[in-house]
Amino acid sequence: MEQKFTQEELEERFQNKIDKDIRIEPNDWMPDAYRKTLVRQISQHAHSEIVGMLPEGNWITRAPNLRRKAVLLAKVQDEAGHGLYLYSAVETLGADREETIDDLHTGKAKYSSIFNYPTVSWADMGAIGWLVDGAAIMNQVPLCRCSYGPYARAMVRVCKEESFHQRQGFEIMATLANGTPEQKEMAQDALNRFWWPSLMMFGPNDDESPNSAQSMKWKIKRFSNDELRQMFVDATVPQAELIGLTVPDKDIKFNKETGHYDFGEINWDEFWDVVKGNGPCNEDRVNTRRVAKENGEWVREAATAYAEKKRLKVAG
Ligand code: BYC
Repeated sequence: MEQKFTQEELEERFQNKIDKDIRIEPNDWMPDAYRKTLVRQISQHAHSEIVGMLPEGNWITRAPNLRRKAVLLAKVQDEAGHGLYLYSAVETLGADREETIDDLHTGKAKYSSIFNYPTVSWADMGAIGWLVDGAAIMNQVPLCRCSYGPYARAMVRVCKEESFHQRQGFEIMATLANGTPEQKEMAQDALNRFWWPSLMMFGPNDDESPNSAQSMKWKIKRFSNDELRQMFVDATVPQAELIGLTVPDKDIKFNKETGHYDFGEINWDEFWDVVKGNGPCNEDRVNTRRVAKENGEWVREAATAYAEKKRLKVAG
């Protein structure tokens, strides 16, 4: 006999599952707000992967040698794959993929602030791999234990690939930092420009983060924005020292009492300005994606027509 539960009972059973670390799967009952939060976060994450291809894609034709070109090409291609897994994960929540993408193209949807900064030198490819993918891993490894099954499972492969991306970025930086004085200067300049925007990737401070408390209770987030940012600083400062580069923050100092690095205040005005669409490249990034969709229209039409032709042949 089918058992009927009240809304309250359903919510209690749901939270009990989360508390016991039982994964929530697409066909399980879930509160509307949980579904909405996941659609928001996963679609923003997918957009970030896709828009995130642009700053590095900009350097594929200008990579300094064939090896660097092949590696960068593979990395950018990986990001496309991550976007696809994530759009599929959003679909398991009942969201429409095309509508989600349209929200990006009309400026309604957010994506990571970091991708609104320009890539002006080859060293930026090193800085992005090392810092941006490094920050992404710090955030995404805990997402492998997220309460929603399809998101958590997508993250396992994404993290393996990001780990390769981080190493290739660090290797570019280490090579430049140990090269000619001009190369070292180029690496330092890239670190100077990407350091603070990388710290902003983790989102606002915990007391300014409206979504954190609920997302932690639902185990979508396992660590707070500030906890992850601190882990990133602690892991990255010694790496900079190792290759002889200086993190552009005069307040960076190892605190023996806490066992962590203290660091300076983030420019939150800049962060919110970029999130609201006023960063150096916001307009360009969204336009590029919109035009790419328009230019690909004939490919989608041809593929659909071919599929239809094949279907009729089988049926007929
Ligand atoms: N940029 O309450 P909060 C990659 C928004 S790509 C823009 O803390 P939440 C790669 C936030 O959405 C991987 N917006 O939110 C690709 C919220 O606005 P709404 C990128 C930001 O969700 C290519 C509001 O601010 N990673 O690795 O609890 C090449 C308040 O924030 C940002 C992900 O997408 C930001 N930085 O926590 C190389 C990770 N920060 O939606 C590399 C998945 C905050 O309420 N996402 N906002 O209007 C997350 O883990 C979480 O969504 C966040 C924010 C930690 C980012």
